[in-house]
Amino acid sequence: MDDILNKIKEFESFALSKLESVNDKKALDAIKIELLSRKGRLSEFYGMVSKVPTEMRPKLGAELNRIKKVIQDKIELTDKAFREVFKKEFFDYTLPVRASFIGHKHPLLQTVDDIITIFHGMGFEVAHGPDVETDYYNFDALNTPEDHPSRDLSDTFYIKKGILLRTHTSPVQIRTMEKKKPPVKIIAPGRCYRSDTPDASHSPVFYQCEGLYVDEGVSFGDLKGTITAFARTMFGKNVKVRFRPHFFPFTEPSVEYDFSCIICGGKGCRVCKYNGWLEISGAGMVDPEVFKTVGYDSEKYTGFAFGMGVDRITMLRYQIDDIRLLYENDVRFIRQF
Ligand code: 2NM
Repeated sequence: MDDILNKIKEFESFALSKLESVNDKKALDAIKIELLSRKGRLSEFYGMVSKVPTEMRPKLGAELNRIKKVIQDKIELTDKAFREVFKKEFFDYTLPVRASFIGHKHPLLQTVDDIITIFHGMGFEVAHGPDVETDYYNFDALNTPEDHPSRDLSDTFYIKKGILLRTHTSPVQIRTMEKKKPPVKIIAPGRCYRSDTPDASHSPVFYQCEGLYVDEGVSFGDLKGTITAFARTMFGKNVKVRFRPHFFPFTEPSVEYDFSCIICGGKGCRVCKYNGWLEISGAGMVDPEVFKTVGYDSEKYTGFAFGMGVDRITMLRYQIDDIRLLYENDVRFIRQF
């Protein structure tokens, strides 16, 4: 009996030293089979239990169970250590990279770019001016009467007396005409500000792109042709344009212009409120009073000017139904364009 117990002790230290020196998962699996499988070393010892005297059997059995547990625990511990190392060191080079979001231009600025490209093709240059203006450039030079409602504190953001946030980009046209003799052929894109309460179609900050063409012999026909060419390039060759008489202090005659609905083609839908036309903006022949102010000879030169709402055009082309989405800068919205 002592002989067997000694052999078992020997086996235990042999098994533990073997497990101590193992250094990969495959070798560990092989040792596990050698020691613990049904035909393994430990099984052989269990086979001896029935061959020793009855009173010895419990002691031998208990000893074998103890060793079995020691070996199992050591194997489990070693295996766990291997798994940790694997997790840390293994890098799968075949995994696809995680897509990263690359920034892009805001949809409004994409529209500004497209408008610029179209007018550049018709010979217009881009002009810029300050967002903070004087009431002279924003109103007086544009022939706006002293008592005109657009000058009201409730419609215009004043910084202080005589200084305001421009309500349109027309001051850029005035500044350009002051500096340069005709021919002048420019568009003025930029931010404008009006003291409006925000709703689905109003924002206190918005984008405009105004145009101006002054030279000898520029006619209302040129204005119609320019606006129509823009409409067809921007929204497709079947778009129709219509002009309705209107009034602006800075143009005479003045018009508002509409495009046939780009959603339904003019048949009538929710976007055009079932009348087939979309109001775009206003335009007209520059009033001689404006030419007088900038020192142009209105006997020699004529010119047309037009406004264009960049927000409205962006909303139509992407079918956005609330202007506020364009100013909230929620990336979940902006990422879609
Ligand atoms: C509009 C409509 C009609 C306009 C006029 C001028 C200027 F400076 F030449 F007189 N700039 N822009 C104009 C004319 C703007 O927006 C609805």
